Amino acid sequence: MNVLALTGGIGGAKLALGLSRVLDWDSVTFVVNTGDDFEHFGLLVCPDIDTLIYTLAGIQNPQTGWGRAAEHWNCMETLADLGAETWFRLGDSDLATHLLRNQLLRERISLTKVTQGIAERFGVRHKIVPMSDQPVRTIVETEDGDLAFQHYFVREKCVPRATGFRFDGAARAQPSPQIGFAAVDAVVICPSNPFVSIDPILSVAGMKQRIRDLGVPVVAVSPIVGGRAIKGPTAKMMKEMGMSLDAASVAQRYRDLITGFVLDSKDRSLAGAVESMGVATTVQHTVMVSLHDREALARNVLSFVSSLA
Ligand code: FO1
Repeated sequence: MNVLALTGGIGGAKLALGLSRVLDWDSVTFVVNTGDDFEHFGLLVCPDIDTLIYTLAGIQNPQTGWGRAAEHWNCMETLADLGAETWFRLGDSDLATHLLRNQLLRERISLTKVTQGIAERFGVRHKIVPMSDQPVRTIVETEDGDLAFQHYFVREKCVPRATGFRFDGAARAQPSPQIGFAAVDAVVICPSNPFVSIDPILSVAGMKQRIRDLGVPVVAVSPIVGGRAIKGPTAKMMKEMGMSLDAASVAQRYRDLITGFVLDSKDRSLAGAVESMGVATTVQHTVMVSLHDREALARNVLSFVSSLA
């Protein structure tokens, strides 16, 4: 089975790791959100791509989920001494990734090819593909004004009240040519933030329609369990956007795209509500703490997908 997995940052990377371990390297393509990307100290930083590369390479920072394990911070400390901005922390080893990426981009190599090359250098064989080679930037519209995603997320710690989200550049962007829609048997939407991880991917011109046109099972895994987000500001955003705080609201949001939805066992009682939207459900243990959890959920998602095919 050839799977296209849409993923954002840390939450999505957990299931992505599971999928990478239960599927052959050439049976899954990870389409990664680049709406979080931004220029910092003149370097393009691609947090979700790097989180996935480091996770699949087994070198991610286990405490933060982003950046690298056993990191050193000499450059950041020196920047602090020089009075420069330090709200966004780039570790020394992580910086090497950014330097290499930027050198390759300056040689006019596409982000898709650069990403593939960097993943290979880290020993990752799986296809990790940015959603687009054209820049798309997530802007969080807040009561305090518009904020670029990392300014909202890291600098302002998601405190400003969100009133909307937009994805600048999405209408002019095209899906990466490496996505390989022709060979796809199923689409899995990882348990990433629907507003700022999955929506930017789906906002790339033509992406949603191309997924719909595949006519294959499209299954989303709920990022909300028992009325709470596993990670990050998803729950806060749902409240601010006037949605009720449960997994069924996430299914409702994806309703025009998905054919199946994976609920956590805590949310068994929501299965009827989701099924009444015309979306098949399965109830699984979706909270991934161990590597075993990641692999088990990946296997269960894939058998659910097969049952829908
Ligand atoms: N997240 C933080 O909360 N603080 C940081 O200083 C930070 C630095 C950082 C550096 C490189 C990188 O790839 C990711 C980094 N992240 C940091 C994570 C990132 O902001 C978010 O997790 C994603 O954009 C959301 O998916």
